[in-house]
Amino acid sequence: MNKYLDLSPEVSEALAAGKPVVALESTIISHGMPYPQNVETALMVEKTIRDNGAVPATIAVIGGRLKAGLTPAEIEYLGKKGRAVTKASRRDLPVLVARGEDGATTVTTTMIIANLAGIKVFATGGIGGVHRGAETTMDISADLEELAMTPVMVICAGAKSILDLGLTLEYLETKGVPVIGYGTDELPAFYTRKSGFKVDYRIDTPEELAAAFRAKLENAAIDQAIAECSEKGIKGKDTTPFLLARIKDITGGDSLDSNIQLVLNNARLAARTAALL
Ligand code: PSU
Ligand code: MN
Repeated sequence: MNKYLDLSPEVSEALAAGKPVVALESTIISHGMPYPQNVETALMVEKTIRDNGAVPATIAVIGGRLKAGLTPAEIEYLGKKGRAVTKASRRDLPVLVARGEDGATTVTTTMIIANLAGIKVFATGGIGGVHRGAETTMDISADLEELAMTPVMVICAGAKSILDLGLTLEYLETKGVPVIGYGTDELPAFYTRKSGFKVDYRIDTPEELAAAFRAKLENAAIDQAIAECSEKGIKGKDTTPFLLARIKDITGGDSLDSNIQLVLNNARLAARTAALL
């Protein structure tokens, strides 16, 4: 566990017991809405997560600690302090931690801390993207790089049309981030369902969303295992057993479950085919 990370007792117990946990960001509290609606909304979002069977983990940097799971008093503190809290993106974390300061986490840093904690799903309002005029300003949110890099699913209402939504989608395509519309073919533009841009895939059930994300995690596990294999100089007949064992560890045993099921499936098909011959 990262030495700068603090899980709340509730989040820690939930993760240890394999219960569902949903990460929530704090920039939406400090910078996204005025006080007191920001605090009221943050608490309502936590309640909504609970009412739907998961444990909320609101994420922030407080006193230089990376926190997953805030108390209502900590949420109130961030909400009252508002824009006086540092809006913390990836570049800000080292200095905030070293100085023991506070930071409100954006999508980027919420993903980073969620991933350190072992939280896979994150809900927010909207993500950052490519700003209009970025071809001269180069103002592109670090959120897009993080989405490419860190295996956390971000559930959002698209991005606000203050951004260049077309360029944002192009950037995500280049970086290999699948943009999925839940119950829609169109990219939502935060305040409105319509943007005029198509998503990559439409998905209509949480089950299908979970299956797609599981496949993504397994692919990420394969990439990591292959990298470790070449670092360690493992070759020839040792390669496959090493990769299978590492993938099993990285996926927390999920790959072994898939492996067993696919062998059983193949056995069923083989037996039926043999019977017909
Ligand atoms: N979009 C919104 N409201 C917000 C944000 C985005 O509609 O509050 C916040 C999120 O925290 C997001 C961040 O991660 O702004 C992006 O900021 P930047 O473009 O500076 O990376
Ligand atoms: Mn920017």
